[in-house]
Amino acid sequence: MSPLKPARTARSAYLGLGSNLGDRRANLARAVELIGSARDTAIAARSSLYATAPVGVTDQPEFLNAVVEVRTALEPVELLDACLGIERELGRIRTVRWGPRTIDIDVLLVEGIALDEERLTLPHPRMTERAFVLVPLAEIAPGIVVGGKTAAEWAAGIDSTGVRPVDRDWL
Ligand code: X6L
Ligand code: MG
Ligand code: MG
Repeated sequence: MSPLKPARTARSAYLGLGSNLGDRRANLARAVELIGSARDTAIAARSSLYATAPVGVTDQPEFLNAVVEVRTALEPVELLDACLGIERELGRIRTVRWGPRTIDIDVLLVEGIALDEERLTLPHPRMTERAFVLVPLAEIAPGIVVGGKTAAEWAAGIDSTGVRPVDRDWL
């Protein structure tokens, strides 16, 4: 018999968090706590908290956004399911597309993985267009490469006038 299953190796992944309903900071803090308690997953870094002007649907409350790095042995779709479960746990109700939400947790990047599946595309296909993602990502992972440029390069080249750091120590 083969006594051991091959060990899964942990990788870094980057998650984008946003909230613009209820106690936004509490929602983000609770989300980070739940992410860190997911199976085979630990928080490795977190960005500052940023107040950001809404994009897509602009007529909605201001967001708080952040990016966290996790070390996880979960497969990308398992990580996605963990994030969606936490969104539900925190009372997210999906009504209007791009509308207000208590919490949104997006899988942005998983180290060494590119995929295009029904449920998940990695890297996140629109992350390089969004200052509310790039600015916090560049804070914690300036040298990470996506689409041939580093996060710092992407962040330096985008209009980030709607993105304002509000708290470095928010957990
Ligand atoms: C044209 C068409 C231009 C659509 C932009 C951008 C749509 C972003 C959706 C767009 C477009 C999104 C957040 C947000 C949303 C957030 C801030 C989305 C999904 N989520 N604004 N808008 N932070 N500041 O987390 O990202 S809706
Ligand atoms: Mg999102
Ligand atoms: Mg989402």
